[in-house]
Amino acid sequence: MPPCATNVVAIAGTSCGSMALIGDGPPRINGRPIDRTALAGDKVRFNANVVGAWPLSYQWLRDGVPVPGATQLLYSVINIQSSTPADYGLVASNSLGMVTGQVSTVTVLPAPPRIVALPAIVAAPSNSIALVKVTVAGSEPLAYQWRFGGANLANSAHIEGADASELKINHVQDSDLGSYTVAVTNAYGAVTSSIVTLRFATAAESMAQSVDSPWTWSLTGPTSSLWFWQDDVTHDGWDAAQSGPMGNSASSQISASFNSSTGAVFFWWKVSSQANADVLKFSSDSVERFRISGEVDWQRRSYRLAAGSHTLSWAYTKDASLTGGLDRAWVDEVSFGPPEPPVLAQGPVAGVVTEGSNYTFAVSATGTEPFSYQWRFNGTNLAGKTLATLATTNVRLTNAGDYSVVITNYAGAITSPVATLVVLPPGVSTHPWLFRPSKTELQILWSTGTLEAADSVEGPWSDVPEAVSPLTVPIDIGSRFFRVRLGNP
Ligand SMILES: [Ca+2]
Ligand SMILES: [Ca+2]
Repeated sequence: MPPCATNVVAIAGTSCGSMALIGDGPPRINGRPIDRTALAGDKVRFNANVVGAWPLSYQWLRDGVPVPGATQLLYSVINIQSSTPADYGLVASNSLGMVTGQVSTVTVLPAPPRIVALPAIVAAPSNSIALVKVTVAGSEPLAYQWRFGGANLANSAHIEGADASELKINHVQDSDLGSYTVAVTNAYGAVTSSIVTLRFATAAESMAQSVDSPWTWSLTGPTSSLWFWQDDVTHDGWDAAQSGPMGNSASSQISASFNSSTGAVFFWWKVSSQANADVLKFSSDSVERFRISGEVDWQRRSYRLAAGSHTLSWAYTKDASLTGGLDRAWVDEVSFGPPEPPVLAQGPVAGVVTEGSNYTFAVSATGTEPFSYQWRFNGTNLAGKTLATLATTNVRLTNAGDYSVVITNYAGAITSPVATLVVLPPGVSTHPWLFRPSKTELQILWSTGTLEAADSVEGPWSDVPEAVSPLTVPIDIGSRFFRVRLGNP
């Protein structure tokens, strides 16, 4: 097809020639209106054959009135209810014009209730909330009555929604397990559902529910230390997995094995433990990727996965002695999706140092790991400087300049703001240092003397109260001058 032939709406070809129909110009709606009949509660789909120059925009009408949100070429009415015939039309427009077309007249017939969807089994962790939802089509209003073991249920603190489409059982106990049905009635009839069996979830099902993941989960570790479902400490406000009580030198983990396309795992985790000794680790395919310990509040992490089969695990592992904090770990909201590009979280911080001292730039980022780093000096890559930190010992005057870092992952790359390193000859205190606002924070390091600050390079100079090296000056302070005074004023 020649490059000029855009917006082709029909094409025909033979061995000796071809013909294409071009849909340029103002929009046209082809075809004649179709009369349709639906049962109350049905899902009715509308479509139309529209030609015209792109881009086209759409607005569906019901009896001439625009339907909010119905702005795609395909339009579905879920649970259609009108008792009088209604006309459905479409407005199509582009930069060249607008057209309104009649698409369909729909007559809705009254109908008794019919069950559209209902689970056969609901598995709930002990003490959790069980939800049983029925989807029913038919003429409204619909009246619901849930039954347990054949007897009508009534609403209470324990049971909610006994007369609604969704039954909620709080703090599921042994006595709640068994057979549930729902009777639904309207003006045209009644239906009683099939049986829903409520049972306790297995340990694996409880893990899947607590971390909100459809994967198949397994638990390993001492029986008394296994991870479990709980709803006291959560990220999603609903439930999370928690490690069980654990002795020294023990480990307990949850794992999921699955096949995936190329993407990334995302999760939230939290730990309260003996810092640097009792740790929560994340591993993929038996290789540890991240660990946290001490007091770490809910934190989102992500790791890239290649296409193929994977095993992911989260393990709370204790060393041989001592405990700290609440001595437990949590995981919530495990999911799979496209990798996220890096976003700079912290750093780098500009610095003022005297020659001969040490200085370290550091950055941290969020997004899908692993990240790679490339530090730059005055816009040029620094060979071999590919860590999250850039440490310079025995800083020389030639190290003064502008530093930045490019952080890259599978989804993209970012370049940090420039952070300037100012290097002063030793013993020199009379050169004022200009703070460069709006770029980065500033860190000032000095070995001896008293830090002074002024609004102007001419002064007046005054001591920075209680200033101790290294001093971090925030971005929002504005332009200021600093110097170190050696000896008494
Ligand atoms: Ca959860
Ligand atoms: Ca320990």
